[in-house]
Amino acid sequence: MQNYMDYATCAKMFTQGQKARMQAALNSSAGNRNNLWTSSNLIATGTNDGYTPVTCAPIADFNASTYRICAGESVTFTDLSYNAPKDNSWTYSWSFPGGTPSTSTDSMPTITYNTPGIYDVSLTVTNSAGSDSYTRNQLIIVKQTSGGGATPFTEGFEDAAFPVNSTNNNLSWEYEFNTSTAWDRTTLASYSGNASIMIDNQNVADGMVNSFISPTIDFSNVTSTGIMTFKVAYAQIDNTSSDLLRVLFSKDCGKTWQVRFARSGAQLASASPTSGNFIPSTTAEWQEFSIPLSIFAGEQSIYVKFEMTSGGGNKCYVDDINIQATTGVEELINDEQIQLYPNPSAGNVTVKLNTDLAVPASIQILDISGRVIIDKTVQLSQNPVNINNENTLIPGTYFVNITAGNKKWVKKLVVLK
Ligand SMILES: [Ca+2]
Repeated sequence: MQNYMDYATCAKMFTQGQKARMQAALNSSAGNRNNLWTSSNLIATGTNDGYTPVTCAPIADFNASTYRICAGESVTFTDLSYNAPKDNSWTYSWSFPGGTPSTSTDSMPTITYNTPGIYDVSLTVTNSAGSDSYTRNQLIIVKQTSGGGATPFTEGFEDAAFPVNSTNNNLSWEYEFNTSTAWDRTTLASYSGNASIMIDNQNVADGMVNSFISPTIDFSNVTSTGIMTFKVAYAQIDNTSSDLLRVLFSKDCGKTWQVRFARSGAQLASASPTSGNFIPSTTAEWQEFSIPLSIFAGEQSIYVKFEMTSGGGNKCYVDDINIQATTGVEELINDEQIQLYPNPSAGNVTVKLNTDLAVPASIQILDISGRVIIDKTVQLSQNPVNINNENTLIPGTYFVNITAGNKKWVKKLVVLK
């Protein structure tokens, strides 16, 4: 590269002293400066006649159109090798273990993967000057779309082999790590059983993203009242901690994800900030969240991802993931098993239970993001139940969960002011 300026109209731009200084520098052996302008160097660097270009050997590189697919789908690989101009001498030799075809000599091959697994990809590129090879380990993740979980689906992290399911590998989960310290099964605390899954945000750099991903789950039986619930225990270190927990769903084996839950910092916290190690000692330090599943009703293959973006806070635990295909039939409410009125309301609502229902019954009112706003246990003698919460319920849409015995109803409540 050369910085060229034309000083032809300025014949005396340097003083005699400056000229002498420049000549002294160019004749100095310091840093081999006196070699810079020798004819042999000018030829070798191509800045004088007689230069013969040298063809360099390529350096192999490539990328893929996607890195996660469902079994039976294809990936297109694109050669990105560099270090020499591409000419007719270039040849490509790809290796695709697990792929069909398993080798290729194209510069942009498309490969189909029919069997679930995690696969390496190698490219050897050659030109007239030499060759280079590049292997990207565990590059292509191929997921199954059937044979995994069915609803009702639960995960309580009690299997010591987690994320592997020690009795059925089709139910194994997957870690997606950004850092070496990330989600891991723990027996430090649990909501049920002896174990949960935990990430220690204190030991993860801000902004790092770490996830755990479910096996494929068949949502064929999920109805418009299907719900996923899960328990979270989390504390900030102080009120600036901004750890973000998101729950995402994928209909295409993880190529694309839809966010269905996102809470961070104080919104996520189930306990007061603490600078010590947060270990919940009672179930009161956990909270339950729920995600309506109606938009995935009938899907044959759904993957669920829990994703933490660390933000300087304390430990976060997750336990008791529970996917219910149906949480009751709304028609039953019209059938006078459950009545909710007035609806829409200003926040004061009456819930009336059919007297045949088991008691005690629980009534929870959740906001649209799944946070429990009101949680009541009622005896039949209190039936009907008046929930006077004009000040608690701001205008919006809520879910009212009514559980009596082994039955659960979900009803939408609209609050207007
Ligand atoms: Ca557990």
